Amino acid sequence: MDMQAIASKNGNFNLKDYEGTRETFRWEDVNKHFTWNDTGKVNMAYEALDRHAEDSKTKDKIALIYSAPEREAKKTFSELSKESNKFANVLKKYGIEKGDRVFLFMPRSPEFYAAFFGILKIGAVAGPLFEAFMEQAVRDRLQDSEAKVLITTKELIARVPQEELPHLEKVIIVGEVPDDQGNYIDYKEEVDGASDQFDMVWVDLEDGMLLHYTSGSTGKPKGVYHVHNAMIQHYATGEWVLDLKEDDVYWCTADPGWVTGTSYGIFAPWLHGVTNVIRGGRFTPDDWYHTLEKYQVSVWYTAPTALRMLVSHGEEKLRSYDLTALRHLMSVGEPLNPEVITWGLAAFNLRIHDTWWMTETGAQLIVNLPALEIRPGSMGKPIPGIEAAIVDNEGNELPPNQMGNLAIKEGWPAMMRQIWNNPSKYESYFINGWYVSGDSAYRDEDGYFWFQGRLDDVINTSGERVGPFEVESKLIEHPAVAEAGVIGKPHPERGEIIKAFITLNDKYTETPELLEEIRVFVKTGLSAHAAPREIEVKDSIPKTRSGKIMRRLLKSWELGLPTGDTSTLEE
Ligand code: 6R9
Repeated sequence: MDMQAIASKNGNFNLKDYEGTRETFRWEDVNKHFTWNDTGKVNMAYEALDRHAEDSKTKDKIALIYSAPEREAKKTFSELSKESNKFANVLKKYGIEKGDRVFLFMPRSPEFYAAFFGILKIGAVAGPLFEAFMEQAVRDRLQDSEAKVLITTKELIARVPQEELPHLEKVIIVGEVPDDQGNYIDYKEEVDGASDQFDMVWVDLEDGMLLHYTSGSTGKPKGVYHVHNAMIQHYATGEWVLDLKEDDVYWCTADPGWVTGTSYGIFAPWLHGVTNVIRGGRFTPDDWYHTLEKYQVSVWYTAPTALRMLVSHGEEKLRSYDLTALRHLMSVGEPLNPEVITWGLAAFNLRIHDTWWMTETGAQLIVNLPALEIRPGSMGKPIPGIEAAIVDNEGNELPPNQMGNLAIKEGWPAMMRQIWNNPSKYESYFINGWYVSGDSAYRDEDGYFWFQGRLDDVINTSGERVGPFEVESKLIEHPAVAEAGVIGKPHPERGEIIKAFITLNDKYTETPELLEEIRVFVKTGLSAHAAPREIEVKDSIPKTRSGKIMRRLLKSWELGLPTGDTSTLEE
């Protein structure tokens, strides 16, 4: 689509001199904001929380506004700091040490954030899981990470197969403790009895902080490992991209089970000491507008799926709310449709700033900076300190307007440092000094990047990355399913939906009830967002001679596209 560029914002915005800043910028310059200049050691929990709790100007400032249908709570920096100290003391009492993995499997709540910082304060590695995960998804992640402690709730504990998790030493329950004879620790009881003073465990920049599991096109989900050093980039992008100012009320809609919900739902806003809105529960357009209005949100970070839903509900709905506090909008996770940007201009009278990055990259890399003009449909330009390019499969740079692999020169502050337990997988991301993203894109003559699609089979449904292999594996666990091939099918609101092609075992015949049963089987076994919305029964699933499912071919059939090279197709 050819659409007119949207002029840059005037006023207070950062990085007006984009090219100039790129030339002179050094990541080391950001360091001066942090404590390690004096001590040589760091802790994200100090920079994002305790620093503000120690400062008389900010200690009583609201850090967190928690809002859910059944509960509202506000915590100051001082309160959140003390509660996380208490929780760190609880972990200490149970022998948790630097480097241990401590997982969180619970809905967003004030306790989640206190526990999260408690984990960092003791130098342990936090592993947040989506509350939507079912047993297998939970098992895979806790087994692979060899987590020692899990923090969860009565509602979710049934999905934790404790007997299959030999490394799991302690289960801490937030809220009502189940009376099923389990060996549980009561969060409230322990925290109430713990001291609110804790000696922070100071760590090195390269020490582990966070494990986020994410899906690739093959194999089980992989543990993307991030270190404290990421704070440099969280801080910088909080200023340049989120444009955070002292008095802002900021809201990021992402769940902390997703990297956006940690990097930009926890770290960036609190490194800048701004008030952070955390909204639990399910979302509807009224709910979104209501939250924006009620808390006078000024900076909002959300996803194309959410924005498309707002578009489909019309501008009329928006007009019944007072959204005058809103001044800056951003989007991440999927391509941002130019139509949505146009709608945003009319409806909010604001530009929507697309941002591109990944779980593996840890922080934003290619963005629409406030000071740059927006070309609708483009992800924008690399932030200072980041070199991005389009490369061929050997890692050679391609000229403008040529499609290829979107790649980043390796070595930025928030880059993952490992794939947990899988060094060869980690190595496979890098070619010739470039981190190769798996996305295809091109760069225009003016340096704007344009997303074209995924190069692998990873599905992006409502902004969630789903690996087809995981869904296929679950499908064939159902007694009726012989083989399965899973693809992403374009969908106007959700980006893609999951479509499964299956073959049935001999004794079974296709009925709507059976297909529904299979869908529910994936939903309850894996997670709701991984359940196929469409299931089609086939006589056979196309495979290569080496037995790999040809998802590309399934997709071409589905979309009525030419099937391309099928020379490796098995008879
Ligand atoms: C932060 C996050 C990463 C994949 C990425 C790409 C897609 C993310 C995008 C985008 C088009 C954008 N993606 N941002 N596609 N435009 N602005 O989303 O991490 O869940 O790991 O997903 O999402 O395909 O490779 P993650």
